Amino acid sequence: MDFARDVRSGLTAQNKALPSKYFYDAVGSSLFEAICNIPEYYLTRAETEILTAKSQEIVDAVGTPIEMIELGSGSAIKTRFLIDAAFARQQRLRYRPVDISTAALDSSTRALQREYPGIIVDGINADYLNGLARISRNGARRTLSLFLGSNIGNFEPDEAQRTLGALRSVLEPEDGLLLGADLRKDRETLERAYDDPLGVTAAFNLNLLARINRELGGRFDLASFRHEAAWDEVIGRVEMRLVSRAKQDVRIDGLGLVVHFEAWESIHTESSYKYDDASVRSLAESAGFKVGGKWVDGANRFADYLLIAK
Ligand code: AVI
Repeated sequence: MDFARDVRSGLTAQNKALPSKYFYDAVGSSLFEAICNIPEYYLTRAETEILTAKSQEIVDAVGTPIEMIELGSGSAIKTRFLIDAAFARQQRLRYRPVDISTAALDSSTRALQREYPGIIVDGINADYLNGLARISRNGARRTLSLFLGSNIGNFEPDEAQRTLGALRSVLEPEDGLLLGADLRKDRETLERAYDDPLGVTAAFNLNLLARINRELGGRFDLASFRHEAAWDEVIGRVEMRLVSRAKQDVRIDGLGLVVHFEAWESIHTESSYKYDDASVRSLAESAGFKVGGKWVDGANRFADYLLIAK
């Protein structure tokens, strides 16, 4: 299984790291939903503000009738603004969400089918690249693909380019990609967003160790690790880490592995890249898109870019 393989290689590496996609088991997906409602985590509210006001303009800019593909759909709450806008112009809509979380995909599919009689939901339970490999091109209708919520930010720049390139390869020229990108801003705002006073983001981060305990027979004592989030303004990303409070050895029975930690040694668990116009434009160009539109929230914290396939 990928999780076992990736945990072994990540925790035996010189600089310990775990892929952030493993945050999203059932517990982690629920914690992420909670994060989206925390006052300090402005991203979801900022993007909701944009989509509430601009979804019709966005859908009309692509041209209807459309089909929709979404990478990392989660609960698909924000997607509903775009779905509503599509249904204002057409009676049926095929929607193909790709999500790594079975629980989130199942519950959002059921809810959407209940709410929209004209919707056909073809959910794909996979990570992005495997999910995209299961999508065939659709020549008949325009496609509006969605990559919202700053999900792109969790990729290293080369992976971001590869993922958008894979998405581009299932699109036709003139199809659209609505890309939600968190914008670069002051350190205090960014670090509070990723280290909230309620400790929900800390729980979200620590759940990765709890998941290793649950699924791989790990013996991590969660209290002996501390959540940390730091903005690196040179690289332009917030880094999340789990820091060992003491020198310790942790057994992972299912892997037959003992992991040694020095005091204050850390595991890198997530990067969250922040964008600006220049970095979005160069990412878009390198993946075969051009920038066709941009919408920001009132406080200029978050942007949705409409990229058009070339
Ligand atoms: C899912 N992703 C866009 C979130 C982010 O902001 O990078 C994950 C997250 N990590 C901590 N809080 C939220």
